[in-house]
Amino acid sequence: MSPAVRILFLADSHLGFDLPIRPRVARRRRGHDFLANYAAALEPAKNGEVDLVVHGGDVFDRPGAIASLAFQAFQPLVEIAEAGIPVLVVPGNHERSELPHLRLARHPNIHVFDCPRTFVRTVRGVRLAMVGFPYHRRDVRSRFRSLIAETRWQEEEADLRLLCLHHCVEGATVGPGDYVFRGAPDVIRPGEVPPSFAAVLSGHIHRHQVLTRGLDGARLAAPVLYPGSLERTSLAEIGEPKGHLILTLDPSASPVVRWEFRALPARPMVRLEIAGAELLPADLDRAIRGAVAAGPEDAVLSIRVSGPLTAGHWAVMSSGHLRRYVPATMNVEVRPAGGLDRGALAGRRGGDRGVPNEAPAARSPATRGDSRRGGRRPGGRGALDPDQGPVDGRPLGAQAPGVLPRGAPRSPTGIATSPVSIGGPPENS
Ligand SMILES: [Mn+2]
Repeated sequence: MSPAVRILFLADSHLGFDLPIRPRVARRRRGHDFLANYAAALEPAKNGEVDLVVHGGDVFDRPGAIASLAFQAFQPLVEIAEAGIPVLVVPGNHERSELPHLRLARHPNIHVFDCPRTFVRTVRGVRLAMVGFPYHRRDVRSRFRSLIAETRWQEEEADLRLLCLHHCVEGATVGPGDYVFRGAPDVIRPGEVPPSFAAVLSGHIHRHQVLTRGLDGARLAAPVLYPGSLERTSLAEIGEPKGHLILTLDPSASPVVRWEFRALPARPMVRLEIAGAELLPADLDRAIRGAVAAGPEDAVLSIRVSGPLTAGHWAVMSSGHLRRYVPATMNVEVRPAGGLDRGALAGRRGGDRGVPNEAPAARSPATRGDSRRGGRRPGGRGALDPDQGPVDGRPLGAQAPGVLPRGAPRSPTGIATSPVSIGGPPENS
């Protein structure tokens, strides 16, 4: 028997993304891709390839998931637990630090970091201390040391300690502009991780990355591992590989922690900008049809049309019109670029603050901070929501699944424009 402990580490499954309960329109939902990748990510545990599973949070895309979705999320975990493999889950910000319908996940091998806690398990003769706390909304930076202390990790003897989180750590990067998280109140200083920890396992940052050095370039005592999200939740994740991590831990080896990233089949994202004002509606229609024809069959295609736009333009951008020819295998959304809806949206979103370090060219909607959340933060950081990245393709406010956002801006033709979409995630993401 190998002394090395193998851990499957996944995070940010965002189940429920584009999965309306009562869809108004029958079409391909990206939600099924998320469910499929969730199942695929858990395969190594179902195969018995690993000794332990850690989910780093944002199991669900939004708080208050319905019971049937919670069942879909938890049942595979229960089966893994049933096979004798411990499963640990860190509640993320998308479930508001609290997993719903936990009765469906009740099993002696399923452990939830519902508060700062230490779970100890002996696996392959290695006494593992799994230490963690749920997503902490207020100023985790200044609270970090006391949250760690509240886990009472020092009271447990262990051969190996792992810290399980759902947070930004200094030096993590996201988005097309490679935004770097630095000194904000929601960013943890890696130097404050106690030295006896072998690694930090964290969800929240949707781009897969492993931090081994601090912002000052000094080597970190423990690597910070982000498996990234299982599928792309926004255009900021365009081109990023998606998958999960397999960790190999051997207290007698050097290094103690090794990791392997395993990719999952993420749908190709394509982004296109069209200058609508220079085109007659018929030409715009042709341009959109051309983009659809050129895209990969399973593309998630996002088209931005710059204005000013006439009623004729709106008509060819409407979801009803798109539905006539967009293949069922694709998700396409066509939205006005930049300022057109800005006024209307700004009212709903509480302003629009950009990412500080991005070049103007990159400051498309795909790189804007999700001020829906940013605005609720104390002191409103106004930067990217790390796990979300940008607001793009996502709803602009809370709404019931399967309905357009309340008060969605309407075009002169009465077509809902927030967003004009077919196949995209906006209704229920
Ligand atoms: Mn997330």
